[in-house]
Amino acid sequence: TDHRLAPDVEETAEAIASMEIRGAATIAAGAAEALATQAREIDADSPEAFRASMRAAARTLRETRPTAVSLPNALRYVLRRMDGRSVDALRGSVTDAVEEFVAQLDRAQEDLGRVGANRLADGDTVMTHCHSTDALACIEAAVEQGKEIEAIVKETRPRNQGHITAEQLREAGVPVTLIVDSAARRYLNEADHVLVGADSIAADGGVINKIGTSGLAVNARERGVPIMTAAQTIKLHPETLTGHTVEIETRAEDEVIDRKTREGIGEIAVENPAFDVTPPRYMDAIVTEHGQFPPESIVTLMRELFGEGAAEPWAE
Ligand code: RUB
Repeated sequence: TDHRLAPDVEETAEAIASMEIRGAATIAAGAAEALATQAREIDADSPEAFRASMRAAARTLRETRPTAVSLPNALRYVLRRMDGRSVDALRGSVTDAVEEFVAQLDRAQEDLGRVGANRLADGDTVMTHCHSTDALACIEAAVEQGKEIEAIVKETRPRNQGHITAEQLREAGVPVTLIVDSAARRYLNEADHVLVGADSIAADGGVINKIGTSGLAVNARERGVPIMTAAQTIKLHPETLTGHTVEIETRAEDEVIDRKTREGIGEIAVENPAFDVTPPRYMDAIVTEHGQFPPESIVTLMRELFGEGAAEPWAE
């Protein structure tokens, strides 16, 4: 069936797919806000037509990127609160739910920041990978507590999200050293912590985050440097409770080599997985807004928050 989508839904979906909107928490907020726009802008002549158009918008947003579970979790949060007997009432329930969702996201990140900051001591050096707003919240909270923190920032090929991390840490008053990814093990000698974010956390405590996180974690363990993941509970992947695996996105080869280089090299395979899984035994702690957990016990929190799975609210 053909449901009209507000232009903002298509634009947001495109921006998520092209990574203009990126990072699990930012994707969740962007998708929720697109649902609010859909609710405000779409004329529907019946409550059922309104509901159907909201489900269609959610499916379009859902299909953009597969790995960050914060995206379907955000859509689920909003659609499960869609309620009312008139189009106006339904519309109001959606916009209220989005407002509540975004406020909760911000609050969770702030609370998580304070929990994570407790693991950082005055004078510590932290190594980062990719760009995670949850991870940055921990460093920023530590700085606000008056601790002096320095950072070693991995550039994070192929998309160089480390540049965003470097800029934001500099703005927070943190002295930054940018390194290429391959230099990580050498610079672990100078790091007191490794701090990363997550796109999804599996029920077994596996951390799904930017490609390269698992290698960094193994190296950190070998060097005796503790590694933590900062991940608000919207990153917990409910379907892994029943044995589903998390889909790892693969992206286009032109992120890795440009067309001219490709032509010079000739017929070779290029692969570009965007994420990897760090096994729980290589992660020291998962920091959430509910406190910090050893990865192996995250399943308890997951059961508490998500319980048993239910049908997806965007199904046709
Ligand atoms: C981003 C990434 C981030 C997590 C967490 O990948 O792996 O570490 O999404 O970010 P990409 P946040 O750049 O491919 O989206 O803490 O901001 O949710």
